[in-house]
Amino acid sequence: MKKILICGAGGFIGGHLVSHFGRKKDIEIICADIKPEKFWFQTDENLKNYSLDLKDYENALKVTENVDHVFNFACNMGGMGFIENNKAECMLSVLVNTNLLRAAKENNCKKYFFSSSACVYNASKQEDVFISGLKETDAYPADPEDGYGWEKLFSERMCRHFTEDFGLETRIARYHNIYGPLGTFDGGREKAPAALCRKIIQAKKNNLKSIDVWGDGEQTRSFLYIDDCIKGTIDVFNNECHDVFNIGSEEQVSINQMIEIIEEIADFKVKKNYQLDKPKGVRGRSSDNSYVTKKIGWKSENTLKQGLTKTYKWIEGQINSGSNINKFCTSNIESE
Ligand code: GDC
Repeated sequence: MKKILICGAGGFIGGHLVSHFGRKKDIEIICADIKPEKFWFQTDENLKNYSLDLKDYENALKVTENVDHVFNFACNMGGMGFIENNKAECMLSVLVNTNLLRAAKENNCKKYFFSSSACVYNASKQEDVFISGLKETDAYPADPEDGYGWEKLFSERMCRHFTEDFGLETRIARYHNIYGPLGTFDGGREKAPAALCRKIIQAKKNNLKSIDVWGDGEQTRSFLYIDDCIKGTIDVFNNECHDVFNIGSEEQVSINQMIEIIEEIADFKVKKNYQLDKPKGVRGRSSDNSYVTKKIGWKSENTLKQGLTKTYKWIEGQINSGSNINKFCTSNIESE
């Protein structure tokens, strides 16, 4: 029986990975997150669940004991509204990855996964509205997103050197704006897909004519649905190759185009109140999946419309039921 540790298990991607593994019989899952368990997005009381701070080396040592595989999603993160205003907090996640790597080495763990981000890519490649997708090689020369992106790039590098110097097998995926049900949609850390679904749901519910949109709406992104992300994560993890891989979508849309898709799902039209002083991030971003598809065969399957339909329905259900799942996200701790 394999022992698998999922760090950041109370967060969005971590929670979905726990639920994916939860269905398998031949593995034992251990979960860790800094949040109290009652605030985890998904939790299974039959698993070993730790609520502790992985910035602390002693805690990292404790949870990695006798573990075969480590998945690290634990970091302080959020959408543009969070990462642009909390650069030091984001960079402190370097302590989580560093101490987990040290502990994994000390406890002879066999394999280690690090969740990186499209925020590592060089800013000069993302200045136009529509860009050709970012290739894995576009991270260097380094000029990543200030704060959050620097931490991710440094931690990628740390993984690489733990492999080269200490023989710890590491795998890295660069996620491109992952979205879906059972994630943050309110409180300040939400990313654009969830935020805009929420705003349109509330506008429809309260018969409001307009929603606030950050920037001029012409900026572009690609968004990857959570099920594709989980599949990509497993594929990257199981592959022999320890190169860094994009796990993203190639369906590049402007924020205005994404709003049109959500309006269709909602069957409700809104006016856009553009807020030019809000955090905007890069002008254009999308993934080039040619390398990951060639090397390991992974590609995204859900269209943005399909993924947003499922996300919209889940958020609508949460809002209608008055759920408090997002309550904790207003505080200063959250994982991937
Ligand atoms: O927050 P985000 O999804 O992050 O924002 C995408 C674009 O949507 C930004 O230009 C933002 O200004 C715009 N936007 C318009 N209205 C709104 O109401 C809104 N809320 C939000 N949040 N955005 C709005 C993300 C990082 C992640 C992660 C991914 C990796 O950057 O925040 O932590 O690493 O990148 O791809 P985004 O895509 O800039």
